[in-house]
Amino acid sequence: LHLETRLRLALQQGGLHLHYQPQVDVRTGQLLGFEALVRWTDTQLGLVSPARFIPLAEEAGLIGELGAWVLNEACRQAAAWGLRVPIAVNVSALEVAQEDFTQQVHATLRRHGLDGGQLKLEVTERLTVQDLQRAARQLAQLQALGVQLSLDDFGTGQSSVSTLLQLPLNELKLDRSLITGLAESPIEQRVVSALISLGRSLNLSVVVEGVETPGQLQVLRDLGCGVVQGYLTGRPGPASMWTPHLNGPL
Ligand code: G
Ligand code: G
Ligand code: MN
Ligand code: NA
Repeated sequence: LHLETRLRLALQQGGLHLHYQPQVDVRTGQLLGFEALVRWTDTQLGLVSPARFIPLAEEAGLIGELGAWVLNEACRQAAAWGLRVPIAVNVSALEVAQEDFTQQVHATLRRHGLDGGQLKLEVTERLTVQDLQRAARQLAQLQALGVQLSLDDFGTGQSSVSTLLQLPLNELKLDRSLITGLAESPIEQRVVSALISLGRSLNLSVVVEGVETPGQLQVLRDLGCGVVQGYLTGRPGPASMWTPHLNGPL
């Protein structure tokens, strides 16, 4: 079967699931949130990366349905956990630009008895100017409900300073490509330091993702970074993996 047909079936038959990766306070190790990451294990192809099937879902007109499933499942899990920190969900810009997006998010929060503040949306991607304006309007409504808004992959071509100027935001999420050599590279250290200052001066919290080594973590601590996410502090895993660790440092 065609990959698109397989994805369609997976959506209909419960073949998708979510993994969760912690976001952690650099100083205390305290859990500050989870990012939900969609996973698809096909019976024949095995694990298919979202980097492959999300763009496919967008092209095939399936992203609305897929995004709605992810949002609902992440909110269901947050409610089941009684999570007191936000659950972060990645949203495709195409989804956000849809007219009924705000309505859909609001309905999902209500369905699970969550407050807006218990949800964070991570936005990326280049958008056309019109889409960006439409997305900005939807996001402003969501922000008014208390939903946290994060600009994901910041510092890559997908997510630029120009996007930062056009969207309402609460958080900048620095792309992991900016910190690969952080422990050894003075230039990376200066760039990351400047981006942390940029975030601070705009009243945005800054999350650094892709932290894999104690060396990177030490530099980030020295630079005054508040929140990290990466393999070092926790790999993405199923909800059952995190349930025993929800209170206190990870
Ligand atoms: O988890 P992983 O590194 O494999 O994710 C690859 C890419 O897929 C990342 O860019 C991530 O943001 C994206 N992604 C993961 N889960 C979702 C999701 O539920 N919705 C959308 N739109 N993108 C997702
Ligand atoms: O684009 P987005 O930031 O949503 O993508 C997150 C992706 O990064 C997920 O697919 C997740 O599996 C991956 N990821 C999370 N932590 C690390 C890390 O420490 N190193 C690397 N290489 N990838 C990571
Ligand atoms: Mn993300
Ligand atoms: Na990212």
